[in-house]
Amino acid sequence: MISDATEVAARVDLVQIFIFLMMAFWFIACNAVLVYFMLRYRRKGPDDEVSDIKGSHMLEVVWTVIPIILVFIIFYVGANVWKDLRTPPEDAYEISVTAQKWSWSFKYDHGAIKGGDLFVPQGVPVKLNMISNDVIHSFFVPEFRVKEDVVPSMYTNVWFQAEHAGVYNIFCTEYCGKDHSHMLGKVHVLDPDTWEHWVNTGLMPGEKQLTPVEAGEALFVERGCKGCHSIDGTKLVGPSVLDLMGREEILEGGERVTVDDNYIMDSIKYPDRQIVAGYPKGQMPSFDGQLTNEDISNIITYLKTISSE
Ligand code: HEC
Ligand SMILES: [Cu+2]
Repeated sequence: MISDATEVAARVDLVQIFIFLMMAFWFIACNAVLVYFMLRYRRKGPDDEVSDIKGSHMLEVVWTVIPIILVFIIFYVGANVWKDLRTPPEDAYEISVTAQKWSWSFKYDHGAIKGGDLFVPQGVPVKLNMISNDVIHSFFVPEFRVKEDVVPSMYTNVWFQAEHAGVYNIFCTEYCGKDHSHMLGKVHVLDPDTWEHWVNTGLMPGEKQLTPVEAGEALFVERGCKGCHSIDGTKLVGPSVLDLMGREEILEGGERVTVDDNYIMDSIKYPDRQIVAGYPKGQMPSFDGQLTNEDISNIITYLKTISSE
């Protein structure tokens, strides 16, 4: 019942259980007394004289002071954990997080930018500096008991120290549009050796280097492209990428372009420069600075393989 994924998580759970048990105790106690009084002091008939009780200062003081003390205890235990949850240690390992419709991306000290999944070292405090490129999202790792809104134009943060190597879920918990429910990811907590290996190679042990097409396909899914661009010709939020390469596109304003590598790169980095006629401007988030040039060329290589022939 108590999460041991982080030390703070266990303490959050204790506060929760403490408050629940206290509520349960008072709920049962109050209702028991209520039922007892209903039976004990029931009017037995028309001639039953009821006693006329006037107020009691003693009683009023007791039922005011006891709840006040309890409420302060709840405040104290809650605030205590909250303070630690909100105060990242000075020496925390920092990772930049960017949220946009509908994916997460993570930028690490050593320069790597990864989408979808987050990789962190085990037993080390990790601080996430988060910002959104579009609407309000919210970063939530249930097992760590950390949750914080990710908003445009202001950095927010969470920190945690994962105690056990393993894989945990990331959810977006602020409704952010059509594919909000697909805005998922995993936190991979890596033991020191695996972490070392991952930082040096970008790969998990046993994982082999992907081909450009495979890497492009993985990015297409991880970065949420697939939520807006179908690969089977269906029109979603954006145009389908089926037979994209070489097709003649009519842009807003009537200009015609033939889709080539540069057009795709521009569409990914600066989506608002050329808008395909009939599609909304401002819907596609910019991936400038989020995807490396290598990522973009892998995506282009993958897109070339999506053809109906
Ligand atoms: C939130 C929805 C959304 C996401 C996510 C998204 N796009 Fe788009 N994309 C659009 C829309 C809408 C358009 C059409 C308007 C325009 O041209 O900007 C578009 C246009 C494009 C075009 C031009 C298509 C054409 O037919 O000329 C390309 C290429 C493209 N996106 C690639 C991508 C890639 C690659 C990703 C992921 C890294 C991505 N998009 C993520 C909505 C999205
Ligand atoms: Cu979201």
